[in-house]
Amino acid sequence: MERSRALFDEALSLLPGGVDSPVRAFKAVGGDPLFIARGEGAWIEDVDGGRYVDFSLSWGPLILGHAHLAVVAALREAVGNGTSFGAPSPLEVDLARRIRRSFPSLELLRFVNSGTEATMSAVRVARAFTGRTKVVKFEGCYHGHADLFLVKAGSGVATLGLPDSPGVPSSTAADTLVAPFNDLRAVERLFEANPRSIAAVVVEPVAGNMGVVPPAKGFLEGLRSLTHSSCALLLFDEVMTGFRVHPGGAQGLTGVVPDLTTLGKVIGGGLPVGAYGGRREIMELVAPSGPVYQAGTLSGNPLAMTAGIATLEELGKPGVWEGIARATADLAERLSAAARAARVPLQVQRAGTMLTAFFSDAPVTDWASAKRSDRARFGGFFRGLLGRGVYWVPSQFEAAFLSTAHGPRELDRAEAAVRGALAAL
Ligand code: KE4
Repeated sequence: MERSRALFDEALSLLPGGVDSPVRAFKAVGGDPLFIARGEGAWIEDVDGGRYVDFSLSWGPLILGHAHLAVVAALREAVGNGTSFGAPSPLEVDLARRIRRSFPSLELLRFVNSGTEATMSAVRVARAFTGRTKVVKFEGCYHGHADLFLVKAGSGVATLGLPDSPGVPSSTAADTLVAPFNDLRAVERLFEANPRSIAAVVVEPVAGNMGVVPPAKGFLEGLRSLTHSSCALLLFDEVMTGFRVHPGGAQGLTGVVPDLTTLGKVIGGGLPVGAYGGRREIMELVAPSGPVYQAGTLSGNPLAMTAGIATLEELGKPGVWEGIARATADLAERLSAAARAARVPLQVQRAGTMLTAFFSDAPVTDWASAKRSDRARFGGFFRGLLGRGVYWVPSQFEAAFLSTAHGPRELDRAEAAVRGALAAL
């Protein structure tokens, strides 16, 4: 690990915490982060030559695994045509058409460069459309780092123990109302207490940023009817769940159709991308067709579009997505069996091609129950896996992901590592 260590020392002198995103620093699991040199299929290799089966997959985007031949070939051809035009290109039309085929509720959509940009822009247009300012979000859900969302967010902020990040004006936080995930009554109370002032309810329809927590029966349906009756908008943040919990996202899985949706990760195949979209009458407010301003130098850039097109092309082939879901179910079962054998309380919660192993003796249904997980044990589990050639996600409050490249060899390696890591706890 000496090269990683040396690089981390230098990175600490250049980057806050030595990383470009907090959760990568391994603070939630202990030890120093590995510096990754390359990835291929389900495997990554660190700068010291260590090889690992990767279940982070860059936090979800790499649903075809690392350096998929079709994605690399498409990028090789595209990059020769130029990296950015700052002008319309046929590629963004192609990708938008493909996305709308999988997400018909996105009658109009706009590409941006990250999930954060997508969610902050979607809230802006929701506020413009309704003429209201308040937004409801859920404890443990994360929607990127825009000020309005850093109020009891999940994911990195929760792991860092900063429920309200410094630097977020209290006036901004005041417009964000927070309810427990899966608690419809709490949302009803928020609407009762804030009549005609809530613009939107923003939700991860299957939570992933406190770990994988599916919606309780009737929860999303309840949010749908509550927002309808209150003339507020329902915004599904599907940056993670899009193409992960179902080929049509959580809205495809549940049949609950939001007014607005945000996407990211998979649709860029590992390149920087986000998108927001929804009902035509709402999205027509976005400049230049309407007055709601939002812009981006590299929005819809040819390389991200190319990687996204190649990814969705492969993913859309018959049986491909289902194969990843089957492998994920297989891994979930092997995790549960290993925990039973080791007499370690483990809640394995899965949705499609993503899953979380909670070190808890009870199912996790919201942030309060997620927080009761044994984080120290999770840290030992993560380090035990790493030492056995498996790179899990370095936080209890994250989802792990599989790809088309996770085959029997990778699952066997993972199972052996899990059994060894659990036994060593
Ligand atoms: P980005 O700005 O990181 O592209 O997307 C923000 C975002 C928005 N919505 C959801 C549901 C998300 O999961 C995310 C980002 N997810 C985290 C990990 N769960 C990204 C990893 C990181 O922060 O380094």
